[in-house]
Amino acid sequence: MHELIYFESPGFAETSRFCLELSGLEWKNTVVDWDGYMQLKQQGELPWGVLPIIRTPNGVVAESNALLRYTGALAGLEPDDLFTRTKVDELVEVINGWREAFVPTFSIQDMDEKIAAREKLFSEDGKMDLAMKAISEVFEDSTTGWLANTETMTIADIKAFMDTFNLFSGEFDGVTAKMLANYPSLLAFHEKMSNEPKVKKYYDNDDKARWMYRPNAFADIGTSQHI
Ligand SMILES: N[C@@H](CCC(=O)N[C@@H](CS)C(=O)NCC(=O)O)C(=O)O
Repeated sequence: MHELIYFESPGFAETSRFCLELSGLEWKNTVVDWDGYMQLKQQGELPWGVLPIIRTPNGVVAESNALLRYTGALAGLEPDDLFTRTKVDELVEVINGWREAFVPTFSIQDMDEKIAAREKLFSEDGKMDLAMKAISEVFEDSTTGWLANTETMTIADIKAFMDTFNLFSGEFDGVTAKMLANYPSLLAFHEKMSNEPKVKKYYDNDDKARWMYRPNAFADIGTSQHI
């Protein structure tokens, strides 16, 4: 039995939750609040002091990208061919890189300053703008429609979809769904992923915190220019 432990939000665990579900294995989704997190930390149950973790039959594993590779393998979403798998990993790491630009804004206390910092990241040629354009280009260049040019969906597609559109969920002050109008190819990728049968089925529920993963989630944003 596998047990994934994380906060309620999609955050760092959404990709692994999805892969565990897809794996068909029996697994438990344990949701904790801050106190629950602190308790686990104090008990020394977190290898690196942070969540998510997965308790596996062989022991605890941590770090969201490692969890994605592990659960992705369980779900059959890791290519067998070493080169292809490495190209998939390459994308997973590049997509993960957005955090390096975005995460520092979390610690800005003043709300106006925080919003301004995020708007700057998404303004033309800002780091997040370039990241969104980079993912768009990868999608445009793919001949199969999957980011790593594979015949079927891989963990790179799942990572790109779940991490990217989480940004536009409204949970992050200063980042609005409207900003997505600057990235038509990213919206085309959203349409492909949200309509992928397994993804569509997974989000076919009333969970309000996960609206951004459903088909047509961003249908009403209109067209916009850079702020
Ligand atoms: N590199 C870790 C980062 C995980 C991380 O930052 N987790 C946050 C929750 S989103 C956390 O546990 N924060 C608690 C804290 O900062 O004390 C990963 O990819 O799993």
